[in-house]
Amino acid sequence: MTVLHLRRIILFFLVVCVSFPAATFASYKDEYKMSVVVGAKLPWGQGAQRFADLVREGTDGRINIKIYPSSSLMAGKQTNEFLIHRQGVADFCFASTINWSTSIKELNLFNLPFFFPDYKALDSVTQGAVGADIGAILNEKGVTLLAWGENGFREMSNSKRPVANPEDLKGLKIRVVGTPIFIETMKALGANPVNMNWGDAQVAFQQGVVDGQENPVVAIQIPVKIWQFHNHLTVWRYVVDPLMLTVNNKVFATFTEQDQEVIRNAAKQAASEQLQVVRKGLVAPDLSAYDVMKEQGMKITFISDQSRMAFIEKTKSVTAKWTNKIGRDLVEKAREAVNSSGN
Ligand code: X2X
Repeated sequence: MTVLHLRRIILFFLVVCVSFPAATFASYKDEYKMSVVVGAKLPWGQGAQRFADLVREGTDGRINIKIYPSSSLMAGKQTNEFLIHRQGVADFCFASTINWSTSIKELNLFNLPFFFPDYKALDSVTQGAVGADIGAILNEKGVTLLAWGENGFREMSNSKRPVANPEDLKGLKIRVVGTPIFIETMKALGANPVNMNWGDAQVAFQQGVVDGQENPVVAIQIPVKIWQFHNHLTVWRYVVDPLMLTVNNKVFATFTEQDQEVIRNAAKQAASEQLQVVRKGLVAPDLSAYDVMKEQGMKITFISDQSRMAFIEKTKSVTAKWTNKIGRDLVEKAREAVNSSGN
């Protein structure tokens, strides 16, 4: 190689570096903000902290993520989370599909009443082609999906009576998140839905402002000791609530490739650990989560297959309307995945 060649090569690299400055540590912020809707003591909040710890370790402290729990980055209004994430107020999120479904219509797939019968069905969707489609939709909107965690199947608790059939729900005041499909589903079932942020909900339970609520058992109901307020639980798996661990695209692009890899791996590990925690004790033969509730005096109703059919029948119009809004193709693709998952 001649000196001239060498000069040219050096010049070429100089030009490339100046025109396309690679991410360098120097541009890193001192702190990255991560939004979580619930408190730090719940498995969801702990999963976010685990992710932050793994990233800090894996990057030798170069990337320092601070958790902002209890919807604190959006002043309590949990359905605004996607908007503040896209704007870059939150660099990272560990977020429920429910809270983002007002901004991203496709995420209502997980809110379709009685669509997912079990974990196999859910996994076939999140881990398969539909999960990848959702990743692409988020990416177009400015956010990278790093991993799926879980809040869980949402079961209903109330202070009035056992609910085994749609008729039993009649007139019960049920707190739901402020997303239209939840209000419509509860109305279709004859209940009286009240929308409320999670931050206000627990006081409302305590004061008896509402008769009931719906949330996952291990992820939410046991940690908040729901039996203090409600003595009836209905296990009906009416909707599921996956969690998405995400990063704002513009922020992600500022990290070196090596650090991006650390972040991806940390997300997968933290989300998968969190998912395993919240699934424990909910499926026979291990029903220990329900035993915890029974020991606290709760009466548990597992709905029968026949009753599930009755609930599906009652919510048919909601499913039809929202299938159109979500997009028929995506819903059909998900239904195929559910059907071929062994159900
Ligand atoms: O508000 C709820 O019910 C919660 C905590 O489960 C969600 O953020 C969806």
